[in-house]
Amino acid sequence: MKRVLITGITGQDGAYLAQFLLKKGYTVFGTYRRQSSGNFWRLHYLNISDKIKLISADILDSTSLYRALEISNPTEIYHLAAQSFVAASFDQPLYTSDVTGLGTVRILDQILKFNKKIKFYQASSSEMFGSGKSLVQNESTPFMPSSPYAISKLYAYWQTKLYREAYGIFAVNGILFNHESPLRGLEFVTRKISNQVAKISLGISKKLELGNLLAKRDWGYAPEYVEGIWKSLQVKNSDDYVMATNESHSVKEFVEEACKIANISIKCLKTNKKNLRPFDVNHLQGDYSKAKKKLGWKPKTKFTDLVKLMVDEDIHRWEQRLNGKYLPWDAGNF
Ligand code: NDP
Ligand code: GDR
Repeated sequence: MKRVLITGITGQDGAYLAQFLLKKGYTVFGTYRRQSSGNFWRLHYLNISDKIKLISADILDSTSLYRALEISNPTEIYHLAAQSFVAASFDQPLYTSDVTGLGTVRILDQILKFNKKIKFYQASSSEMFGSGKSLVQNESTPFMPSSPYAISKLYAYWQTKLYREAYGIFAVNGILFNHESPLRGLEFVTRKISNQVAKISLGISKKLELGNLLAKRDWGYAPEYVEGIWKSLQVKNSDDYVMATNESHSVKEFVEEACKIANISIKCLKTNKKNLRPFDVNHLQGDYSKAKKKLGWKPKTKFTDLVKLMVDEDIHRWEQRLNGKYLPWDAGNF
């Protein structure tokens, strides 16, 4: 049976990827970092927490990473752990560089020492295109990172390529555009909207406060992206792939669609300067033709369906909560 190691298994993608790989028959090991309160709600939500072998490891601690390799002895590593919130990277630039940038080298270096045959996946980001001029971005588009997060991801991207070319490691960069789901963290804009709109529709809250409404993003559905992530390690040669929907919508459009679905007035929408970033990326739209051609991957869920499934799920959760039910979930404990 194939053994796999996922870093960041407690995050959105880690949880969906673990579920996907378990269905494929893999033995799944996942790293989590020790916190004062555990963060396993996504694994509980997907009902897979007892099927995964958890290993305590921190991306800042190389020794713990080597130990994770010894325990899991994997054929594939999916490196998803990161300080992944762009806004926080402006407040914590050094920490973000350390975890999101240097962290990738820490793992690649342990792979060199432990077993060069392990296949490695790096979760690179469309944020690396940042404020570049191209309206649609693909694997050849020049990078113009516009945040400490994006610069850290770009550093990790180049290191991944270097380990591939210099040491012959099967190392893949997935250039992932935004992908969302009901398991998305509450601070990201789509989930912030779906959660707040759900609360407003049930009379628990009155307003939705956001920052830049004009920013446009290419939003896909996360479970489809983890399949693409897996596919990119199943081909003969390692390469880099954009995964996206090739459609772009503004934050305002997301709010309008969410309000329509929840049947509430758009007047709940307010802006607050505290949600603005020192520098923002205005427009991202990804051309995924290479992934389609080489991996047979393409996105299925359309923008309006994505908004609907997120809003519907958050309404459902709040309704259950109002009925006194316990459920694995990140919002109920506020
Ligand atoms: P999340 O923020 O949901 O998950 C991040 C994971 O990294 C969590 O498991 C978190 O643990 C873990 N982590 C953070 N810091 C450390 C650390 N120091 N040591 C060990 N683990 C740590 O991100 P997503 O699942 O959305 O994204 C997965 C990856 O893909 C990330 O690298 C992200 O940057 C990248 N990406 C995501 C995109 C998206 O749209 N979702 C698009 C492009 C790239 P904990 O639960 O303890 O916080
Ligand atoms: P992003 O996601 O920065 O694209 O990074 P996020 O949802 O945080 O922001 C998207 C856009 O929405 C604007 N925005 C707001 N954002 C947040 N979080 N909160 C608000 O109140 C708000 N109001 C407007 C932002 O300014 C931005 O323009 C995500 C992460 O998953 C990264 O890890 C990943 O690499 C990229 O997607 C691709």
